[in-house]
Amino acid sequence: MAPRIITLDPVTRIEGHLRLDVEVNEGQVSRAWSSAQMWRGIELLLKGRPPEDAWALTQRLCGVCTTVHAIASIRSVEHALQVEVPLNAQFIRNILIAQHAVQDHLVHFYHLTALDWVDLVAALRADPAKTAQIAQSLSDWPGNSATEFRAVRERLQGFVNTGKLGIFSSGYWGHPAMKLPPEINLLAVAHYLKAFDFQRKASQAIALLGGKDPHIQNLVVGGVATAINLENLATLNMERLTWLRGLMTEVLAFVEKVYLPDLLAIAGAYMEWFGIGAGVTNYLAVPEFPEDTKGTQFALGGGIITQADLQRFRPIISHQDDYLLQNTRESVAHAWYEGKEPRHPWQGETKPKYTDFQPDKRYTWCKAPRLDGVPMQVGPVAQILVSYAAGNPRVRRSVDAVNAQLGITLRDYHSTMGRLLARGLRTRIMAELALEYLDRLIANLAAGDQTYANHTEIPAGEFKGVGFHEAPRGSLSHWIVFKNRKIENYQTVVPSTWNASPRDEQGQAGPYEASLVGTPIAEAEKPLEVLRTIHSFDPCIACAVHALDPTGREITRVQAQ
Ligand code: NFE
Ligand code: MG
Repeated sequence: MAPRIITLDPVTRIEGHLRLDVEVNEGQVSRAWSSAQMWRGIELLLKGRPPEDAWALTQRLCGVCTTVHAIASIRSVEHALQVEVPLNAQFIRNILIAQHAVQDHLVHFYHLTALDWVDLVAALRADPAKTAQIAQSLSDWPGNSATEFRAVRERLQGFVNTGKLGIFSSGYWGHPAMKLPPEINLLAVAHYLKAFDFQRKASQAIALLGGKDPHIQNLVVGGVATAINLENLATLNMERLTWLRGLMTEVLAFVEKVYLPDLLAIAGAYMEWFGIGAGVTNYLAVPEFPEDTKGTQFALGGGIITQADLQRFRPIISHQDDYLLQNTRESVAHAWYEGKEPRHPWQGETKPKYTDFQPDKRYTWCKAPRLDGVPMQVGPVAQILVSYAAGNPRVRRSVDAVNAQLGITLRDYHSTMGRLLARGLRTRIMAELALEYLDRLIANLAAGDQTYANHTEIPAGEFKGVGFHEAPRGSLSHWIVFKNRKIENYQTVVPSTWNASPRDEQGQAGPYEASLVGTPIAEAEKPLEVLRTIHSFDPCIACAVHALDPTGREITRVQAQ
């Protein structure tokens, strides 16, 4: 059969507007194109504004990764001005970062990707008592009773009986690539519903500390504006911190007793997906969770892995890593912008120039970031692998245990299922770290340190800085140039920009594009397998492009649920 092109537009269960074109040849993908279909231009909106306001504005890049642009932005100004951040502020920021990551990953696993693996309709055939038995063998979570599973099955049956599946109506139910036993399907559907409550608890935790969620309100250049006084009723006090701890403890229990067992059950049923979807095996992660005022000590290290080779691992130990600062470029050769040569973000330009979808020319709003000329995959796999390579004991313990349980090795992480697994392991680490930073914050306050910010006036003169942050989808950087208290240039190089990137001037495909090549397609009309791999990256196109299709056109050839 001649190759045919399948267009998925829009890809759903992601953030933003993504179009994928895949060429299918002999039952598998032979080429792919990733096209971001929206543009918002927030980088341009920042020009001429005060640098100390950028964190609040850039946070509107996205409503999913809500805190991350605030953090990266404030760090870019702090880097430019060489401002230290007091310990209390580092701990408060770290709790926010970690708890946000947990909320984001819970939503991704259950609400954005689980239904690529879990057949909602097949769950109706499950025996609730047997489901409870399986669930109780996996963990002692108190919510796993036969009564609970029966109630969920009845609810689902009622839904199906009406013939109106609502948001679930165009799912690929009964697809030949769905392989879970009915009981595991029911288990996952029940937890899909429960996960809404727990992502809410994580959001509440963020709001308690950050003032609001989405979009925290408590940053200032040089620290935080969160007032904590353990004995004052009007501020964050011991009672509130106890509430915060309670929420974060409940969320950790859900991650350990529900999310991880579910993930392992799904991974165990789809082992072949550890051999599919590798794509770009160059990885980049930046250090995260600064634990001193200068930002030189981090809980999790960064690094670069080239072509899946952990022996050639190159650590990144600070946010001032010279190699990273010197060698980051963005190519627009295949993107809807003016310009040809790749540019360093401090000299970066954002000059929109829409053509049409032209696969050999320009076909996306997403730029193509490259490190030293090569595409990099960013995200949980990158962070887990570099931390493993660097010998981080927490990460090693976690990875070794799960590898033994599933009978896999580190090489299996270069895959679609590897991305889901790494994200799950990362979630537990984040949930634990959030609680640890709360302890350290309270200890530091109890020891008498009441400093929350090094108050910083923006001086006249010209400055440039970069703020790095290891966000839920991977390495994020904000690059700022300001002069006489006004922003001259602002470029954000975002995790989904790295991963959703188009081909560059040398024709090298980006991670989404590369990962799809070789993906088996059982039914061309229902490309479920493409969704599995793309969802494994957790795309966020609003972030990636920070930039509407000017024609407002929608070409829906395949409606992918
Ligand atoms: Ni809008 Fe984001 C994250 C950032 S994009 S979700 O995580 O930065 O990849
Ligand atoms: Mg950008």
